[in-house]
Amino acid sequence: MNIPAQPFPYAFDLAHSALVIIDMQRDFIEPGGFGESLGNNVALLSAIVPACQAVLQAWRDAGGLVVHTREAHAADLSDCPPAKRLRGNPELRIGDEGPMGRILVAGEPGNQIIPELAPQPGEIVIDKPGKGAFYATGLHETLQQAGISHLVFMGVTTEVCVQTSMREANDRGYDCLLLEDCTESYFPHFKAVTVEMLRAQGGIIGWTAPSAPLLDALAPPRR
Ligand code: C5J
Repeated sequence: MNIPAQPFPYAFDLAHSALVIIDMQRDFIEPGGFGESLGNNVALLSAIVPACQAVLQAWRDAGGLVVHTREAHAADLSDCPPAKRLRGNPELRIGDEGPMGRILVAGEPGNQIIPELAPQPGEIVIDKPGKGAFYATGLHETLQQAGISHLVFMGVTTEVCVQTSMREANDRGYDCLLLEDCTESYFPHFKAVTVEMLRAQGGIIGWTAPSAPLLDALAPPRR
């Protein structure tokens, strides 16, 4: 398959590609969660859910591999370095009781992926203690075993966990595509410059494209 993208068309083969959905978790996306408690407008993030659902459905229908990630720490916070937990002076720290359970702790209600994009049996779910999906997760080994060379990214937030994961993937040799209408930030200008920088300099980190041409490419042929 070959789809229009920037800075030039993105070629991929579904059998060697995975859809990676970064941190579409209730605490970041839903009203009444951690993100909103920090004063963020979560409507910006929830607006991408329908586009993400359309891509996920099309990818599943085409038989592609799906990876979901969650930013999640162990209940005893043994995988949360003090540098992450103690930075700055936030109202709520990782592990504190938030509006939907303990902040960024695995198994808590707010830490779950939103129901609209809930993982299905057989899909890979990665709990990651860092911003990047490859740090301390074994994701690279899992993808290598599955013969994956190309990754299509969606999720939040563009400039933090999505960008970090895409950079980690690029350094490990994956050809990465970011779907522009399937990622978002609480700060729209951060999204804009992140998309621009990832594809700059001849695709220094990878490609970007809207989801429409991917949906076209994944659609079953008309009879
Ligand atoms: C993510 C964050 N998922 N912004 N986390 O981007 O801290």
